[in-house]
Amino acid sequence: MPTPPELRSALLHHLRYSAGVEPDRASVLDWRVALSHVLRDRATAPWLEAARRTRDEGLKSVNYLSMEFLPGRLLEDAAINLQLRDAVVAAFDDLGVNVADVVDDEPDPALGNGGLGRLAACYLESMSTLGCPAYGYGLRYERGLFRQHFEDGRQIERPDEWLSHGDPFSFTRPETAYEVRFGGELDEVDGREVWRPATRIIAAAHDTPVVGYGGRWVNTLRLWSALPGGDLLDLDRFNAGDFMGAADLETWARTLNRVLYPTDTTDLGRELRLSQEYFLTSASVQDVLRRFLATQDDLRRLPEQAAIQMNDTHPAIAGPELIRLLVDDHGFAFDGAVDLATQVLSYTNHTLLPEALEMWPVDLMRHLLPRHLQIIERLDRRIHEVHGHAADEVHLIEHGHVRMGDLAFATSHRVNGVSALHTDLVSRNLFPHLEALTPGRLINVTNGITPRRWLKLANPALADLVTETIGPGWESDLERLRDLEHHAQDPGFLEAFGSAKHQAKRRLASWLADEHAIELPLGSLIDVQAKRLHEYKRQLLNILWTVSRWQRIKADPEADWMPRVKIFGGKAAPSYAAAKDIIRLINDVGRVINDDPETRDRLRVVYPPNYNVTMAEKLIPAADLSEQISTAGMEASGTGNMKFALNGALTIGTLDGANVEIREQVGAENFFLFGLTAEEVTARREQPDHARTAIEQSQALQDVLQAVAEGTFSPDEPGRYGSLLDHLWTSDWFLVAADFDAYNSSQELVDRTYRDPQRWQRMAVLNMARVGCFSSDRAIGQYMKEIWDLPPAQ
Ligand code: F55
Repeated sequence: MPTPPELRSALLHHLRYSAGVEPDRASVLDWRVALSHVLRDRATAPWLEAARRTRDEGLKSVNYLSMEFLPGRLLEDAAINLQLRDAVVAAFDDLGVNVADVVDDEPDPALGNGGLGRLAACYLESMSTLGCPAYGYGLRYERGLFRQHFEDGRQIERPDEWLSHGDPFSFTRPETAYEVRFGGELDEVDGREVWRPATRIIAAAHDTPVVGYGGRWVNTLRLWSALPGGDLLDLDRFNAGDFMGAADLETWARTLNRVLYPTDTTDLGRELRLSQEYFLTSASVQDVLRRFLATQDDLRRLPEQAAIQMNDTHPAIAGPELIRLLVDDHGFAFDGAVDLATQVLSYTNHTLLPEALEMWPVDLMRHLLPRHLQIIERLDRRIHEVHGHAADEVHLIEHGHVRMGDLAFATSHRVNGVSALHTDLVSRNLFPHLEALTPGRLINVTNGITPRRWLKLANPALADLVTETIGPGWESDLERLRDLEHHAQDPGFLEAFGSAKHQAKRRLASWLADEHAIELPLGSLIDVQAKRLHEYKRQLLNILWTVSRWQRIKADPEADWMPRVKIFGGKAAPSYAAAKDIIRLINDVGRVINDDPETRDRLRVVYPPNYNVTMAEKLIPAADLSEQISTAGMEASGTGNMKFALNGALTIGTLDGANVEIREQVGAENFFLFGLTAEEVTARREQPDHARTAIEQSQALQDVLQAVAEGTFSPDEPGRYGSLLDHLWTSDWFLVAADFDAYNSSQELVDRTYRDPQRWQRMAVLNMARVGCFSSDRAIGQYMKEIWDLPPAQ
């Protein structure tokens, strides 16, 4: 373990030789470059050693294919996992450099939209912590998810230039490169299919070390980018003076990893999106085969060496791609290739929303990936040959579209949902026919989160209190938090717990003041809803309730109202008009309420722009109340719900996704439940005019809707929320009206409970003590055993 003086000289070395400056002229960026190199150096020995052991001992490895990774800032996490955080702080102190500034200088790589990308990052970190050999495969988007600003309360999107100052923690590997082909024709030569592609693009690797807790094992996050140059520049056209046209192909190639699609729902009918998915998948599958063939020659043994996990259907072309490589390049018969591919592949489903289930037009598939379409058609025929009439309802291709979920299911030996409820709904509603053909293929693995980032890094005061109280070790054995239950009655401990929460609130308050000139009243109940903006997540229910609370305070200003701060965080897809309306409403309501002298000491709305992993690390530790209020049956799991509970917030929530299991774990008495169940939601939607009926039954909701309709929050444009209101009255698919009164009653119980701080803290401690099973270490342990066929610890 290096001492602070050793780290200090390592920092000075890299400042000079990697950043190329002297200390007296060094900028914050220069120090960050130096720190990146120092930490990367420390990660490199265990990284190379992990790779060597994997090769020499023939260890099976996991290949996690995901279009999205949301790792958060890398440096502090790496320092914690290498057990160097304190030494780094001491070394910078010694150098007279403010370490917080250096850490804050790091961009937050926003290579994902939300939960799915963040889950991939938690899982990679857990695989490293558990010593499970793994590669995360993704795309190195030049621009991540847009940066969000508000103008007049409206969301404005700006490009995210996360690479503008380089990427000093990663290694670029131009020699780890593969050709990815697109388009063209199929020919039959000697009874074999030959694909003559129209375009060939080179994918090159960029590797980031992923350090496990304790620094004993390091895996790789390998992100692909299209290599410009070479054959891509049409020299004939260039020499003929057509400089722009000569670069057409190069431009197209670079577009492949230029931007992350900022949508977390709609099936993007876009050629570019399918090209991106294939680019990721082909390069990754080729890399898996190359690594295997480097040490072995019999590809029939691939399942002993490699598991490929498809994170949703975005990489679902992996099945046809692996089959194609086995048949066309390695001489396999079709059936043998399918069996082999199926043993290697598995698929995680993250959604039931019909608009998020990928379906690619057959014509597009033929145009871009003719050989793959042919393989998919043959797979479809084979299912019917093997299963006969039992497969009558199964169609990989239907209505001129390839159904990627069905394809992923059919080419996987395991498929999993991400919470108990979700898996049950997947089985009943999404893949009932496929599941009947292959019973046991579909299993549940409830999501999890890494306690290193989501407690130790994000909430140092609480993490230290936990260590003082139950000793170290919880970081890699989160069930140990259960020992906190013994302290839940101890007034001294409860006070310390309360003061850790207060410290997190002060940190949040000073960040909000410095960065956004927002004041956070510290004595208030901090109530947070932070996640993507989506109608099913019902930020609308939350803000309409906030209006109702405001109206009631104004109607009875002398009453003893418990002060609340309603904090929102989240981005809407740029094309999602309804979600953008809700953002604007939150900001409009906030402006009016926060300016009201009669209520501002008891109710505030705070919506800092550009929610990302870094902001989550500030909001979550400071929360008293976690809003998990999706329409039941619509949130596959949620993972924010787990992060809040782990940080001692109580949940107000519906019986949806992992909320169900969280409530089971923490005890119904320590969870604020409200709302229709998934079954009731389905039944209610069938009732004619259910929306109007529900509104007419709630005076409180009518008062709120009237205020919005009258332009109370948009006086310059009273009709601004016309379409939002119209939807609520006439259809209300997300059942905001149906759940409004129940939500209100539950919020009133929240207030009454919060009035007794000891009681609240006791409940919060019990929440924290009982959510150890939501560690991503537990989840990855299950994937290793039940999906990847890997031994527990290597
Ligand atoms: C991104 C792109 C497309 Cl095309 C479709 C979906 C997404 C996406 O971001 N999905 C997503 O984040 N899903 C979430 O996955 C989480 C991890 O399993 C769940 O906790 C959450 O419920 C689910 O909505």
